[in-house]
Parts: sequence; structure tokens; C-alpha cells
Amino acid sequence: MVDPEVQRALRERAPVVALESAVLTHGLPRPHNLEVVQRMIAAVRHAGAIPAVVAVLGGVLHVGLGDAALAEIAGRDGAHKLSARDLAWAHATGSDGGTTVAATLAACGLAGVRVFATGGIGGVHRGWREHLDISADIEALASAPCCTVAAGGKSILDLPATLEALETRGVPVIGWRTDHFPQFHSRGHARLPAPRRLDTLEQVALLCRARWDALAQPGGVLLANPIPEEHALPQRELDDAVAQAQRDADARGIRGAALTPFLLAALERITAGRSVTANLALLEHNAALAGELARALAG
Ligand code: PSU
Ligand code: MN
Repeated sequence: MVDPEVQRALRERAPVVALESAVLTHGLPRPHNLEVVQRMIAAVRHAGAIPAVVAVLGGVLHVGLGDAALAEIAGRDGAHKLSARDLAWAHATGSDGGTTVAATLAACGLAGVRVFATGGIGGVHRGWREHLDISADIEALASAPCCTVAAGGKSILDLPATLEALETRGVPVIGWRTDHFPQFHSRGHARLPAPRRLDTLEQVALLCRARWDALAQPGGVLLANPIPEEHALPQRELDDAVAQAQRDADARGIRGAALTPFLLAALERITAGRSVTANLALLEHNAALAGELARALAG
């Protein structure tokens, strides 16, 4: 179901930015989860675009949620983490849940939303040689015609392998005003370059238009926006914290859909909350850039 304000904007080709809700139900502790989505909504509006939070309520896929529904799902225990594979199940069972990047991109494809802001994409998990775990986010980025604005890949991933998977699936990965592929909690480094770099929104809009219109390539684009310097975690400390979080997950045998939420919660513990502060900052930062990009694409 597309919210009336979002529907009108789409009809008039006005700028719209989708926001995911797995970050609300599974990515961040309360009350930060609701606060940051409200800040993201404000940032999108400030940039002159219409925000559309995607979530599933009573089995219905919503594109655009009102304040009451947002507060409801943010405060609820037992909301499901819904990836692409789970949308049909949620529909059949009338379930509630937060949509991951993959499920949100599926909704964007259906509704015709061309810009989406999130924190960091899912990708290829560390230890994939023993336990193959590749987020459905990769497949969705390759198939939905939408530009995802994210602070790169989540630091908990095998990021070189994640970039390889994106290359295989033909997804343009663009460093926004950076030569390095951002690592969510950090701005990245020279050992992992961004595949391409752009410095103006006009060029990003041209790239999107070329992919979708001139080249008729059906999939999306990843615009990798580094976390603001003042909120970034030092790379060494981050690497150590992620390694420890992964060891905890391995020791407890955490796998599958539970792995990402577990690792993010473990990082919060290990960094005494600083990973969450960084996460909040980068989410708002991405929403603002997404709003500006939506305007550039609409103009
Ligand atoms: N980025 C964040 N916090 C999150 C996620 C991303 O800042 O909680 C979520 C996204 O919804 C992403 C999901 O799609 O984690 C990836 O999970 P998995 O690796 O199980 O596909
Ligand atoms: Mn997975």
C-alpha cells in the first residue's frame, strides 16, 4: 500500500526517498531506533524530498508510514526481520516486520521509488568459506532500479568479497567524493579502493539515467557515502572490535538472519556504545544526501 502523499509525489515525478525499517526493528536499540528514523525523515524533507518508510503491517507491504504506525513498530516486541524471501510469507500470515535493504528495494521496484537511504548494505559475511552467507541485499541491488545511499558495506562483512559480489552482479559502486570504499563505522582506507568515484550529484543522476534509460540495465546503483569524520571510529579499534564480535558469534553458533543483528549488538557492547553513535550519525547523513540526489534526479 502506497501512502497518499508518496503516491501523489510519484505521480508528479517529485523527489521521493525510501527508508528501511529493519534498522528500526533489529538494527538499533530503543529509543535510538525511532529517534534516528525521525531524524532521517526530517533530513529527507529538509532536502526537499518526500520520505517513504517501508515496513510490513498485518501482512501488508507499506510504502510510506505515518508517525503512529512508525512509533508502533519501533516499540513492538516480536516484529520480524523481513528480507526479500520473507515478504510473501508475511503476506500469507498477516505478520508485522521491518524490511531489510533487500525487501525495501523490492518495494521500491514495485512502487517506482528511485532513491533509498540506509545505513550500510548487507553483503558477504566473514567466514564464508566455512558457512556461505551472502545477504539478499546484493541480489536486490542488482535487480531493483533504485539508487541506494549507504555508508558503504557494514564493517562486520568481508568487504573485499562483498565488492567482488557486487561486481559480478553488475552493480555500479560509486564512492561519493572519496577514493576509498567506506566501511560503515569508518571512512575506509587505501587498501580497499572504491570501484569508481563521483563528486557531483549531477554526475550521479546522469549515471543513474544512463543505467536505467539509455542502457536499459534493470538494476540499481550503490552510492557509498563515508561517515562524517568526527563520528568515525578509528580503523584499528574497529577491526579489533569486529574480530571479537565475530569470535563471539562463532562461539555461540549464531548464523543466518540472526547474525547481522547479533554482530551489531556485540559491537555496541565492545565499543561502549560508540558504534551506535556512529550508526545514528551516518544514517542521518545518508538520508540528507539521498534527499538531495532525489531532487537532482527529479530536476
Ligand atoms: N544497516 C544498519 N543496520 C542494520 C542493517 C543495515 O545500519 O540493521 C540491516 C539492513 O536492513 C540490512 C540487513 O539489509 O541488516 C542485512 O541483513 P542480512 O545480512 O541478514 O541480509
Ligand atoms: Mn545472511
